[in-house]
Amino acid sequence: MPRKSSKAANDLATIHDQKLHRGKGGELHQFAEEGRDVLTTAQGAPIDDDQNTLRVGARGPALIEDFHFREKIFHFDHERIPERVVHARGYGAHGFFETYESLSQYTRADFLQRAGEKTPAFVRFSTVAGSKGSFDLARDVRGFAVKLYTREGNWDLVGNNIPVFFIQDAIKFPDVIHAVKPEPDREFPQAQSAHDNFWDFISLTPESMHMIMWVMSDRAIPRSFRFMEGFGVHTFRFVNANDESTFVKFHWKPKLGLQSVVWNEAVKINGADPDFHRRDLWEAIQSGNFPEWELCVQLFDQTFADSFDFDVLDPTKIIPEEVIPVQPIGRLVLDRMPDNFFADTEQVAFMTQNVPPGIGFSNDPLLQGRNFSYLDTQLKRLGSTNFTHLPINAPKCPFHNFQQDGHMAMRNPTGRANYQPNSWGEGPRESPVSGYRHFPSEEAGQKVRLRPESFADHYSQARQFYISQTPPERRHIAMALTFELSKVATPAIRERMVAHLLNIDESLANKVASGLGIGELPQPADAAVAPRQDLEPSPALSIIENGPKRFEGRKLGVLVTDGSEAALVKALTSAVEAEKGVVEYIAPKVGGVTLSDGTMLAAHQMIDGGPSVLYDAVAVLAGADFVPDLLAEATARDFVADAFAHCKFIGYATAALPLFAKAGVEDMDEGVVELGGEEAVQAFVGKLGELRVWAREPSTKLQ
Ligand code: HDE
Repeated sequence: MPRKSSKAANDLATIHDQKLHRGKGGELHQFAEEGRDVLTTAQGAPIDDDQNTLRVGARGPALIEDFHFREKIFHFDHERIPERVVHARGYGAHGFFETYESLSQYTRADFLQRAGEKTPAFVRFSTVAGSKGSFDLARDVRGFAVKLYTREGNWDLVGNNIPVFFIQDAIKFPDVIHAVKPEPDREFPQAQSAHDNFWDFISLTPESMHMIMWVMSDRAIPRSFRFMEGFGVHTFRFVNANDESTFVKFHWKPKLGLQSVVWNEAVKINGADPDFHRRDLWEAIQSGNFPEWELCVQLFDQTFADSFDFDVLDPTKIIPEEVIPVQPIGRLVLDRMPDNFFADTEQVAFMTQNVPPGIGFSNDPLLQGRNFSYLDTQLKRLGSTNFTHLPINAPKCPFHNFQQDGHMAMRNPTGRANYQPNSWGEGPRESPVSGYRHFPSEEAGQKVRLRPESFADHYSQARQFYISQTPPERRHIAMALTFELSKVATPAIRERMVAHLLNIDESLANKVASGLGIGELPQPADAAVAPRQDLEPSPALSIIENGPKRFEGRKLGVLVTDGSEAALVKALTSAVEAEKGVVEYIAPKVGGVTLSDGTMLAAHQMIDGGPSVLYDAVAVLAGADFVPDLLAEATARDFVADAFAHCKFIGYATAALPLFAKAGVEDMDEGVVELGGEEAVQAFVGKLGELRVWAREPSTKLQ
């Protein structure tokens, strides 16, 4: 609300004979001339010249009296804050969570009591290893951190897009992160795990094998934040009003289904558009296509925990969805980008220990360690204990306490009493009724540094993950391992990894060994517990099995030239838009082309800026007279060759056929479709929901 202007402000406005103007934040006065705000210093003094420093004569030395220059440069010099030690590169959006049904049977969490209740949300997606300016399509885990501003305090579910982790105990976190980050003597490679230090640590850490299967799978190169799952990873607790506890694991399921890219594509996307994921989220939200996820839970009790094959406190294990089904309990919709990236996405502080009454922790040693780390890291990064005063971090419910002062305090207790109990009857008091009660679990034992035996099986679920994949996905895992280990210069490390793979799947180990040129297989690695062969595959673990089967939210790139057949371009565009897909035109010049009927079509990209790796499928609708020009263009040939090699669907106008031969595409399979007319267009668009022609993959040279 604008505040009333003070007399002084009015006087000032009169003195300067300028229109009084109130800013959004209720500033007392800002000067406006010709409908524009006048630039001021941070102290509010209007500035007459922002192009030249104050100096003695036109060619003389600068003056220290120039408070405007001094303040401007001072502020600029201090713009950077430390980037997050992990998850530095991220992108966030606002939205809301809507509860489906009351969960009062399981939890007293206020936001889960009423069907239809909407809770404001902020979500930040991230990569883990790369620095803030690294590229989006690194092979890496993706962070999926959600903050719900509930009426009983903020709940942060600080999850990943992979449901397990590298290590079982938080004390190893600095080691795994040091190992994956650039090597300290040379400060490379950036945002990559393909180097000696990472694989050295991993090959010496058998507990990471399950996670390794996930990060070598296509999960680590998602097509979009919108098409990936999220997981709370640890076992948490729901606690109801009667103080009864139910164990819970949290899953986010994208409404648009799962999708990833292939590695060769990822490498090229990183060059063509390092901001591929953030641009995708920005474009979707700005165009009103709000991404949505369902929050699902796996609920279980102590009896199940005691009978399950693995320890539910072990963060390197999952509970397959086929064993305990996931139940949807609400939906998350992201519908607004921050007005300012720094204010929200950079300054947001997630903390696993932010839980409202009704949600509690298990003894998972990783979770217990995280509960220490996140508070600590915020102070380092945001520089003050008052980081909770920042709008993005402040709860949206009333809050009262006697915390005071410190750097940049925006709020202090009012009144005389800043302690309690007090005799003045002032200030808030604790409440045993509505206050957060930690679940009173029975705990006893010796003080020890000991890993439980129930955490000792490191291979069985790694194998289960591998055998749950479709053949193309298994191929990708083998290729990823081969690629990554090919970047490891120390042969002993490569061999150690093959020794682990022998405990997971022999055929996988063989493929990787042969890809690396290891002639003689090593002995399988020593295993604390014999790897099990009997775990059933879990189809829920495959991306391809859980794809969208529709093109909604995906992008078709259409290569056009002057003379492209107008009717075809229009038919294809409307057919894709009817499927809620997006069409982008790529042309020799970004100004656009003149179609066969004389209409102008503006292009989104010129060929160099719009390679086919940026699209889920492509079409080449070049006009006959201009095909020879395309044949001469390396980028046009790459457009087709890459789309084919990445197993994409490709539509083409008959005239464009010579481009395929020139691009080396000779086996025109069922994914390469001639768009002869309306019917063919419909058939082509109908197929796009399959996303890729995996049957083509063995014939490409990328495996
Ligand atoms: Fe984090 N992690 N983490 N982590 N984590 C951070 O907190 C940490 C772990 C995750 O978008 C840091 O604010 C430890 C698992 C996400 O702002 C830091 C351990 C999972 C984000 C930290 C883990 C995560 C972080 C750095 C081992 C998935 C980004 C900046 C015990 C369940 C949040 C920050 C954002 C960030 C510590 C392991 C997810 C240093 C000690 C497992 C999504 O506190």
